[in-house]
Formats: sequence, C-alpha cells, structure tokens
Amino acid sequence: MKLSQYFLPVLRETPAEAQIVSHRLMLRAGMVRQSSAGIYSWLPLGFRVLKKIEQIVREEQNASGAQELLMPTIQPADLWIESGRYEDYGKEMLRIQDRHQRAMLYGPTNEEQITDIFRNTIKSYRDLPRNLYHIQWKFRDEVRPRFGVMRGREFLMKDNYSFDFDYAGARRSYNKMFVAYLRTFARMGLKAIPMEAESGPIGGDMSHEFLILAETGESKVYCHRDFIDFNPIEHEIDYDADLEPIVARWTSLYAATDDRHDQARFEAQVPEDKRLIARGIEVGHIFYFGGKYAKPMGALVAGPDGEMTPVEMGSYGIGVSRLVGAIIEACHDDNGIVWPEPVAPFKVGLVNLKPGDAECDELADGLYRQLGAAGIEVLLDDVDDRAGAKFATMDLIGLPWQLIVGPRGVKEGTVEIKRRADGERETLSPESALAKLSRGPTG
Ligand code: 5CA
Repeated sequence: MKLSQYFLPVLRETPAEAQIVSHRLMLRAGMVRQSSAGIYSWLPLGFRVLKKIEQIVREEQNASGAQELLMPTIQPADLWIESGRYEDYGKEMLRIQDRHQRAMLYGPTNEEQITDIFRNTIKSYRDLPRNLYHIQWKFRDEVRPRFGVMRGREFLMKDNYSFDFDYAGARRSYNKMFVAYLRTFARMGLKAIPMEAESGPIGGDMSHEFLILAETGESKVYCHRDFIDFNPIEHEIDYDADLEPIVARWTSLYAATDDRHDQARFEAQVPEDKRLIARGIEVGHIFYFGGKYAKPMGALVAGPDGEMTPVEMGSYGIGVSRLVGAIIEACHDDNGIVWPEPVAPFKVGLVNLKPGDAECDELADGLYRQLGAAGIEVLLDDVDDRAGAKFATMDLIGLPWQLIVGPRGVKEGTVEIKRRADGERETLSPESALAKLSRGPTG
C-alpha cells in the first residue's frame, strides 16, 4: 500500500473527547471515527487490525475443535420471551419493531438463538459434544459508553456455545475454551489473567473473566503477583487430552474481580508482599450455566437409556473490537502505538525521505516490490513531506519496523532499519535489510 493513495486521516492534535490513551491514539492514527455515542466506523488502518485480531481468534477456536457459523444481528423477541430474559435484560437491549409490528431486537448476545438452532437439530447424546461460534456485531445500549471501542454500544464479539450431555463433558468443553483463551491472548502479545467472576445477565455458576492489567481498566482486580511471571502458553495443545492440569495451574493462585473478591480469603491465601490490587481490562469471559436456557427452551437430548434431558451448555465471549483498544493500552509509548507484530496493520513502514529524487524512488520502489513479493505487508510512505513529520506519523501508527531510504544512504548503498519497540537502528545494505525482514517475528 502506498501512503499517497491510502485513506489515513492522522491528527496532529490530541482530540479533546478522548479520555484514555488508546482512544486518543486510535483517533489520531486514523483508525476509527465516531458515528454516535459508542458506535464507530472502522477506517482502513483500524479495520486491518480488527481483522488480524479476528483471524487469531478464529484460528485458535478452530484448533480447539469449535466450528464457525454466522447468526444474524437481529433476533425475534419470541426466543427471549421463551428463555425469560426479554424483560430481565432491561434498557440495555435495543428493541425494534418490524413493519408487521413484530417485536425484534438487535442481539446483545446469542444464547437463545443458538439454543433454538440446537433444539431443532440435535436430539441424541450421540451427536454431542458440539461447540459452535461466530464473530458478529452486538448491540448493548450501555448507560455510559466510553473509552472509544473499549465500552462501545455496537461492538464485535466472538461468542461460542458448547453443548454436552453431562457435567463432566461440559467441564471438558469449559476447559478447552479456558486453554484456547490463554493461547489466543498470548498470540496477541498480551498477558491475560483468568479470574473468578460474576456471571451477571448470562447466568450460571462457574465463570472466569480474562483480564489484562492496565491502569485505565474498568474492573478492579485482586490477584497473586506471581501471575505476572507465568509463562504464556505458546506450545501446541492436544485438545483431546485432559486439560484439567493446565486449568488447575492457572487457577491455583488467588485472582478475582471486584464483585467476586473475598478479602478474608485473599489475605489467607496470598502473602502480604504478593497481594496485587490493580485495574484490568476484561478481554474475555467464559460461563458454564448447565440447563439455564435448555430447560425453558426445551433443548433436550436422549441419553443412552432413551430418557430426554436438558443439554448442558456454556458460553464463551471475546471482545474482538475491545481488544484493539486493550492492545494499545498495553503497547504504546509517548510517540504512539507499538503494535505487537501478529496484530500490526502492516509489518513494515517503508519511508522514502525524498520522493521525486530518481535514486531514492528507484530504491524505495524496488524494496516495496520485493517486500510485497515476499508476502510482507508494507506501507510505503511516498508522500512529499518533512522528514520529522514522516517519522512522527510512522511512530504514531506503530508499525513494528521502519525501513528508511534517504539520499545519503542511496549514495553509500545502504538503508536504515528501525525497530519501533525499542528504537534500535541499524544501517544495512538493502539486501540484508530484506533478509532481516523476511525472517520470523523477532526479525
Ligand atoms: N454470551 C456471553 C459469552 S459469549 C457474553 O455475552 N459475555 S460478556 O457479556 O461477558 O461479553 C463477552 C466479551 O465482550 C467481554 O468479555 C468483553 O470483552 C466484550 N464486551 C462486552 N461488552 C462490551 C462493550 N460494551 N464494548 C466492547 N466490548 C464489550
């Protein structure tokens, strides 16, 4: 992509309406624009990041054995009347009437919809377990939408739903998601800590939130400091194996959100110097709720003895659009965003310091083509501007590598490469620079 043709409306000034750094940087880096309170348009740069995050989530879901489908955003109210949640959900639900005066709603989540699909299809324990997910927009008419995409009204969520015949099976499904979440967040460069949590309007009696620690987080959390040193799960997982040991390890230390926190237990289980009281951003939330929807909605399966019993269910959410903001909260400096490579909108920002200069253009265009041919995503800054402004934009949008082509280097047969994360610079031949960028994530 060439910057001269790219829709990237960066802002030099700090937007007054943004209270936290991720919101400020997303506006300044031209990633999103607000449409109305808590509702955003995703501009090309932001959209690329959103899609990268979505893809990592998808790959880890697929690896765990979950299957992707797509349910609608608009649901019939009837299903929610059946489950008993239509009234309970209150003002957060956006209620809509179609032309025939039928009550509809913009889905805040999909337990009812998936239970309806399930009950019309699966009738026997032999067809279990099943785990189905989709990545779809949700609407919740939040009282206080704020912090940009972190607490939106319209937001993108990955939600899945597991179906099992008995509690032991449901527990296995829960564990699979627990482990898949650890891997998903680790792949994005995040340290997410699973914490005991309240299940709120989704219901049920076992629930964990996955939080990343950040001062701007909306949740107050209490946990054992040693969690910070836990190594992320990066190895392949055999999802058919018993995952209980992994889950046991990640739940072995105290970690709870405010609404589940028990001060006496905290003090008994965590030595004073290990007590961490902090703020966190909830990036995922998993629930086991057994027959909460299956019973009222009649999602029954026949067991080995032919008896019909309600299917055991759980649901599992990841805030895909919230993650864009959460990653920026965790990965930025005074000059802008510092994208972890797996979610970066482009891997390389190729800066031509003197567009219009024949030699600079030739080298920059050649590198641009070669990077493209090697499958490396590159944004070429071919805009005629001051060097300072070009570097400021590159730092702001946070691409992991900057490759700088200037008149002096051209004469010497060199280019400069800068790593955004630590500012480390190296002067290299163009060939060595290409070889370095073609190597894996650490370069
Ligand atoms: N049905 C369940 C799991 S599929 C559910 O809806 N869970 S949830 O309410 O906890 O939401 C799942 C995730 O969506 C949260 O962990 C959070 O990361 C994200 N999320 C929730 N509300 C918002 C919001 N208003 N703006 C952005 N992301 C949100």
